[in-house]
Amino acid sequence: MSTSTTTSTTAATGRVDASRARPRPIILDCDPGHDDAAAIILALGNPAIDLLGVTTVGGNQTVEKITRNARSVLRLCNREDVPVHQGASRPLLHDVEVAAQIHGESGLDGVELPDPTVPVAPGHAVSFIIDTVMAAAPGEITLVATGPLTNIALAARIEPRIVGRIAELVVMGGGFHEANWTPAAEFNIWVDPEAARIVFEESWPITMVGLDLTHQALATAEAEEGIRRIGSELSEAFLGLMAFFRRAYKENQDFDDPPVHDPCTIAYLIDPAIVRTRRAPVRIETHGQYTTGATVVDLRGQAPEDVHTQVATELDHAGFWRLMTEAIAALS
Ligand code: PIR
Ligand code: CA
Repeated sequence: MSTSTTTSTTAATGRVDASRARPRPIILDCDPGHDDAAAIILALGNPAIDLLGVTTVGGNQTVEKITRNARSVLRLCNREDVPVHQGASRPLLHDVEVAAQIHGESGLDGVELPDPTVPVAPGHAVSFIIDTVMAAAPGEITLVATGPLTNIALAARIEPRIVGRIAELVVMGGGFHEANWTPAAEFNIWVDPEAARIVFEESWPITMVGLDLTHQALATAEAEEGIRRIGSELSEAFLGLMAFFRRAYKENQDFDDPPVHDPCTIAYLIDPAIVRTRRAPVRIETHGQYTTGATVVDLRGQAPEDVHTQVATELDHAGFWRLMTEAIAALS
């Protein structure tokens, strides 16, 4: 699962040589969102990733606000050439539930972001995902999802052939021991558990980057200091976003440093050594008495050979923040 057609391995050392690899083409399905914005920045600022497009989904805020935020972040990065396709405004069965207490009324409170200058791209997010995957060679495209899984579930139902055609699906969501929105559920899975169930029951290779991993991606004072030294408009905007996120996380969840969840998915694709994973079956709870939205991960013993899911377990914190800092510097 961690090998791909787009990374080259040097025969002599057997190690992945990122500098010689062709950049990995990805679509980022997201709901920016402070940490989603960080994921966009990391994807744009690292040469191992080729961000083909951003698709949006209602989650942290309404899809209209989220779509504007995605476009503003691209403007901030001087990359408005990347298309933004708007997606589902609400979950498959449930009402919209936003995370305003964490991300604010705008979805990206804490900084005045520049107005986007490029319109929303024509075509629904789900159509963009399907058309891009079907037009590319088998195994070419990687999907990354950092919001509720509504668009990905719809795409799999409308065009089932995408399931066998992607390289990998990397999901920020869930957790095997950790939860944040209810005692048992992580926000992205909780918002659309039926979509999550559809997605996890398809046979594509899935890497679940859950809270057990992302709660290690803390924006410590040391990590922020490295970014402050860049001294650019982008680094200041990033720190402004982190300052809001820090206050929200302290008030709501009593974290001293905020966990920057979503870019962990991109860090895993850039350098799998930064995100340790373990193969394990994952089931989604859609109707528990207290556990709706839980990701039930079977960590007993060795996973059977045919398991198509793996879960992220351990983060190289310094390595992760090195990538984040380098990306901000590269885009500054
Ligand atoms: C939602 C999020 C983050 C924190 C809380 N408390 C709620 C968003 C992030 O954007 C991330 O994708 C995921 N959902 C973490 O649960
Ligand atoms: Ca998100």
